[in-house]
Amino acid sequence: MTTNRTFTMIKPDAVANGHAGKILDHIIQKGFKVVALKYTELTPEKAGEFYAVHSARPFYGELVSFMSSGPIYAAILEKDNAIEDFRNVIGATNPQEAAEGTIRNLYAKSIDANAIHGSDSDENAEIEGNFFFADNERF
Ligand code: 3AN
Repeated sequence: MTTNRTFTMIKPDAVANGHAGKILDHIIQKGFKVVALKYTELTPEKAGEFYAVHSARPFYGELVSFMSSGPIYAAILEKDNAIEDFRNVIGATNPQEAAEGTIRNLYAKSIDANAIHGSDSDENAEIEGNFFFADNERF
């Protein structure tokens, strides 16, 4: 099944480095419609909840503290085949392995501070979008 919505966060490193505008433009130029957008900051509790699925991984503590270290942009994106196409636009988790021209290749420095998040499935896109946006905040 192809999906038409995904969820993204422009992470604290990219916002702090002043890359958020260029990243949003990159996303729009790749054909995604931004149907909900929010500038916000995660508390450590909220970041822990968002990444609960990774709670057994060795990098969980680092991930939670990084994701609550500064403001982010959260957004819901729309495009045919959104999940897969967006994963291709952002590139591999490790920026050193991210293909040329992908967002992580262009803007990320390390595997933990990797500029951007993209949902990995329909189900998670729905859960993650609901985590940040009420029904009346999305198009
Ligand atoms: P992706 O964001 O590409 O779906 P996941 O879901 O495997 O990657 O990991 C979630 C987040 O955890 C990543 N975006 C990254 O910030 C962080 N992460 C993943 N692997 C590592 C690692 N080996 N060391 C530190 N942080 C990691």
